[in-house]
Amino acid sequence: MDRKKFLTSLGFLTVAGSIRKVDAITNKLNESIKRSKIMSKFELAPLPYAFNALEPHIDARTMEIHHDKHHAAYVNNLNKAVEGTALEGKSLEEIFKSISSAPPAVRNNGGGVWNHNLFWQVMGPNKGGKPTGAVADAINGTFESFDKFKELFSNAGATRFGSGWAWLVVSGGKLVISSSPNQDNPLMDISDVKGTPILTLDVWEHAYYLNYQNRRPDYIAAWWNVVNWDEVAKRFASAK
Ligand code: MN3
Repeated sequence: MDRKKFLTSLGFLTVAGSIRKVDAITNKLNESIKRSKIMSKFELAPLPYAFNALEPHIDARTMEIHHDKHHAAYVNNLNKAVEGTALEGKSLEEIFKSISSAPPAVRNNGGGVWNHNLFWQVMGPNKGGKPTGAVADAINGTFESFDKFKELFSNAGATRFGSGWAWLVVSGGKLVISSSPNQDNPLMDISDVKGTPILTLDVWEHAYYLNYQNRRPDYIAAWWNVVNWDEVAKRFASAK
């Protein structure tokens, strides 16, 4: 054994190299901890009720696939899309303000995450019926009657070609019905109607196809039975 090999075997000559290695590993760890902290910003919010809670209007299997597969995929793909970009660490609301300059993956998956978060919240078991209070007054004042509003909103969902969403939006202090393609929403700078959404309806086929197949209007008619008007009222109050 020569002198160098001998000293190396005792650890003398490897100390400096080991410290460098440890430093490199520590830096990598810190970086990934930092990243995972930021990345944890976009998480799959749990469904606020059981998969079968909206039956018979929306079936359990549809809800399970919709939340655990579709919504989960938007969350995962959004995290991948913003990782290492200037958008990392920003809120979706912030990102939507200049979505026209963001990559399509951020627009599609960011919208997918945000829109479904709202959609789950504005539905619930043993809901439906009619709104009350200030939001009811605003609906009646803007659209003549609740029935007329239902007709216009249903029509916005039914006539949205392909995949998309119907919206009830507070825009410039007024209620407006609109619809958007794909995963776009009224918070995005590219939206025709801009404002704060207080009610939304997912009219993608994945939202209804298992139970309703091509009958989107039947799905929409049944959906009114699960609308959570208390939640809509709360959102109306804070949007005004
Ligand atoms: Mn959906």
